[in-house]
Amino acid sequence: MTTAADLGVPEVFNAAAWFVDRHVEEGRAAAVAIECGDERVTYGDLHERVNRVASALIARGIRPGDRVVLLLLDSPVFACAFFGAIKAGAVPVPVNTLWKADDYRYVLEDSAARVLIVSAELWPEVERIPLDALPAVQHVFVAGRDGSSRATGFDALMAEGRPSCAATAVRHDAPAFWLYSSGSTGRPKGCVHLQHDMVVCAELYAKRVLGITADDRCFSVAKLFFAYGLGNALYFPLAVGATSILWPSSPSAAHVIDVAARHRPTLFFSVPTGYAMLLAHDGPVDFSSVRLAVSAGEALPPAVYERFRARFGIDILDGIGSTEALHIFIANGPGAIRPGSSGRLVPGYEARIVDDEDRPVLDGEVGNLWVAGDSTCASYWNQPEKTARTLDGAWLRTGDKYWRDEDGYYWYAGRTDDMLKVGGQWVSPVEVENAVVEHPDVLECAVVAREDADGLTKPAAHVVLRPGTPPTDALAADLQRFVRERIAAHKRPRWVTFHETLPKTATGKLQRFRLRSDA
Ligand code: 3UK
Repeated sequence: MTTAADLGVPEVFNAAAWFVDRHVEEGRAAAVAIECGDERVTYGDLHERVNRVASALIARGIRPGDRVVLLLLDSPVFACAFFGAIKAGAVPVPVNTLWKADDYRYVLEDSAARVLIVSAELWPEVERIPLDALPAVQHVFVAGRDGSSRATGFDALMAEGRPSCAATAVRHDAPAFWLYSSGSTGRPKGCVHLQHDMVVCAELYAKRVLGITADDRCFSVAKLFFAYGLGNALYFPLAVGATSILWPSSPSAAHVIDVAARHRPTLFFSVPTGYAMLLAHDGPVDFSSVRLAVSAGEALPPAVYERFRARFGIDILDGIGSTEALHIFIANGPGAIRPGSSGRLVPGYEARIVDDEDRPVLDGEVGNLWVAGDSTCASYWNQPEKTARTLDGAWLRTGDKYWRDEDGYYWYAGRTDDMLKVGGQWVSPVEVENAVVEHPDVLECAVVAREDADGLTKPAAHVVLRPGTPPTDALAADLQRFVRERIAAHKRPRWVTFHETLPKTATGKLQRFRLRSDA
């Protein structure tokens, strides 16, 4: 495992100094850090704004370790608030902008945040939070409009600050930011990430796998509140002095196509559903500027990879990451792609696949994936039992089933709780889904366990058809025949149901559990 120290991170290390100040010190103040619509933010501008936020927070009495909840759309304000808080030694906590007031109340309470910074567009949901019942929240700022009796304008906060500000001296293994990770059950858990974690991901994955340089232009369909988007569109480009393309609106295919045509990204990041939506979109798409595309969040079906490659001539590099690990730790690399696999270990990380007694399994056998790396979170805030169940020294139990082939490629086989046992044998829903999605009439598919008349578990397929394809019994039968021709007979779906959409989390992850008959 490569440690932050191996990468040259010193004992005393504030991440904001490395990701922001360093560029100004090294003469890159005039380079563009962020493009957002018609706005251009240079590294010099970013440095000054981060200083203003940091000094204003310190002047208002914010102390090292205090939490600052960010409820922000993707925009330069996000970058300034995130690194401004870190520079002051405080701990930004970006939260999902699609959540509801009750979720925000939970996070504000759980984190005991002293500061809340909100985009004007998201203010109506904040109005529903009983802030009076949250005495820890002492400072509320609203970005994108003037202040009011309930909130100070973010511009006013920056005006309170000073254009220069020294980074608060903190240790490299001090908390830097938290990200809430939602499980299939229970409230989300705050993953406590350290000052050096972003450096580790930028060095090991963005630089060494993607080969990111200052000439790159990063565009992420996944938003910044998601650990995946935070790397893609914030600390990856800022690690090397590259440009981030941010845009605040929703990730519809039409928006993505428009932003790509206008801003000409070289590195494009999305989730499998995003790629499927682009392929289903009629009309011209200009991706000629893109040198590499990345997919994560869930397994990329080989059929989507092949169609995208055939249509745009661009390789999609699938890789697995998690909020706990911060970013991608197993990945396909340029020129080393096995469609359908998550790729090989990112050098610097270690992995183990073990059985339920924690004994290593042989190559080719499915087991539980553990990963070790110096970017993994230190703990779940205030959750000692969940921390102990998930983190074991340097090791993180991912909750994923994987197998490894003899060439070291890792193949996703579902979540711990998604795997099906059929006739005593494991069936990976992903393998069945990939087979169904190869059918030309299919856009997306989710396979879940259903009990047959004998009470035995069998796979059921929930299918979204391509626009304009009528859902008929004949097509359902054809899909079953199609799958049977491709994979072992016991894996074939015994039922095929058609849907307009599939249930997904706010970050685009398929929620198979919601399709189960017992759900
Ligand atoms: C699943 C994948 C198969 C897997 C993430 C890149 O997704 C991210 O973080 P989350 O905490 O979810 C983690 C879980 O999602 N998963 C992610 N990628 C893949 N399954 N193939 C993949 N390529 O179950 C994992 O445990 O939301 C992704 C970077 C940072 C991230 N946080």
